[in-house]
Amino acid sequence: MHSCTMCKCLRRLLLLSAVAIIVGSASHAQTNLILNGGFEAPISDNQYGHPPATWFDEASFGGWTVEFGSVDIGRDPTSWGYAYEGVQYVDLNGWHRGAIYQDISVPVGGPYVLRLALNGNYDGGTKDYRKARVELRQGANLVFRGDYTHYYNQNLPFNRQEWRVFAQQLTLTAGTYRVRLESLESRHNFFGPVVDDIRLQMVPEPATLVLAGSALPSLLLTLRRRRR
Ligand SMILES: [Ca+2]
Ligand SMILES: [Ca+2]
Repeated sequence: MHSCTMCKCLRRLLLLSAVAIIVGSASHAQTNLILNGGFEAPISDNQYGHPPATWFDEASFGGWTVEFGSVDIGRDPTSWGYAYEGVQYVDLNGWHRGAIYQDISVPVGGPYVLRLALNGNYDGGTKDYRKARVELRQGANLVFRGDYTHYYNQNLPFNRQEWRVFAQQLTLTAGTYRVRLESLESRHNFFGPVVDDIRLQMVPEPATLVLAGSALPSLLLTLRRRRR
């Protein structure tokens, strides 16, 4: 009798910890490790040439630091486009070609997806393409580099160009990383690649998805049943 109660207690404890692990994995998977990846902060006034619209080298804004050159934060509506997410986005050519970075902490090793939406500022300059570079570094090590191009669509107005979404799966170990965005547009000073909604998120593993999708409700049901 006494041992049977022990068994019940132990079983309940195991079930509770299983639920805790599943809930923990699910929340990790949903978290964007990049702060202000949608460039919604600070609120831009679209008055370029100074903050809060244009940020020059070594200045920091909303989690990002300007490494060199300058960048513009645009807020809907701008003369050059509309947001992919929220109402703001970054032109990586402010008054000249720029780069920005931020240091992030990856809490758990595993599969991640680095994703961003790319457009171009075609308010001036050539209406053809804009290129941006995305990098992930761990100390001096280059973990990932992606050069992405947004191509101009002649069938659409210059300020209604479609966003292109790029995604890259990466296997990361826990630690501190530097995310870096750089304009590769050196033909024009003011009109660069435009980025919105950059994300680094853990990929839910198939086992986690199955558990979270089907086993979690049944586990909770089991717990409830046992409590009766
Ligand atoms: Ca945004
Ligand atoms: Ca600009």
